[in-house]
Amino acid sequence: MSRPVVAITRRLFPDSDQPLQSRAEVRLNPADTPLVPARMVEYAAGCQALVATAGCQVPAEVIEGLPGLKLIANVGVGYNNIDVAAANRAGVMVTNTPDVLTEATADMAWALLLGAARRTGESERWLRDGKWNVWGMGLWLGADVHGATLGIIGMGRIGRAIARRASGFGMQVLYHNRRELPAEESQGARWVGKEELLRSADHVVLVVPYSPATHHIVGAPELALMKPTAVLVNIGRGGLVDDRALAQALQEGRIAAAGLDVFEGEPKVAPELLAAPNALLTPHIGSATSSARRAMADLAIANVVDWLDGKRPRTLVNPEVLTGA
Ligand code: 8YV
Repeated sequence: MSRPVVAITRRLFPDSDQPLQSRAEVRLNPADTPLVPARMVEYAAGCQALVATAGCQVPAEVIEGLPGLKLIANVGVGYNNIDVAAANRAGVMVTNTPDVLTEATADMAWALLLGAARRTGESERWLRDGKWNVWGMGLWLGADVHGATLGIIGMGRIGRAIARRASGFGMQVLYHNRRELPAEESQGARWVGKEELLRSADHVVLVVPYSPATHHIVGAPELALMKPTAVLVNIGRGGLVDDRALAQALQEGRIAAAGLDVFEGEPKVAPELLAAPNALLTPHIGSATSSARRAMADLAIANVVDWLDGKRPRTLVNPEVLTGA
């Protein structure tokens, strides 16, 4: 009997495919660039499992173009790159990589918050440009993070890990989520409505998944509610923030600064944001520590192994495909 075919659609780690080798025929794309949908269908023709990553789109066109497909294993906790509704229609399982990147991503949210509040990017550029001639009392004044009120929109695993760190900074934490969490899960944070959070928080962190319902949850009207001294951090997904409205708010000093790891239409970044000195910008590196990325690749492959071994993949996001519900 022929072995199942697993297509790894872009480079992971050199030995990532090792657990698959005794179980499947592995098709390995050594390139680091994600395949566009038409190329992906050609590349993965005849495969039963597909390994994808963020930035690697798996739309209906790909799912429908691969009739034998049974499983899509995403390397990433977010999976808005995959058309899950199309996967459900085709009876294809989708898996993601939760937990293993929670702490690394929460650390990065703090790097962005502290960096944007204390103007590390701007002042470093100025220093490297040879402009530091004399120390001054008024040089590069920023906003306090310690003792401030932090607003977290999205209290999932990463939101809660961000909240935990806030207690070390003596901060009060407000959060907004679809549902209020039980006290033992909320890390001492208080649930408030989104508008109240935007008005009351000294700094705001966005960490919700992207979906049509969360598109531009922060745009011009929301930015207008924030304090002029506030920092906005987006560690969730591009598209949660209206990047052009944010650039305008930054330029007009309507909020103090932003720390952004994700962008609408990335890897392209709105020129208005690139031109905003008070935006600290990083290229979607929230989970980019050696150990987190290794664990993400391993977990994605472990899901494929589970399926090859006839088990339920351990981090399945659409269990409804198993029951046909
Ligand atoms: C990853 C992420 O870097 O997990 C996610 O959803 O956004 C990041 O941690 C990315 O997904 C890599 O595929």
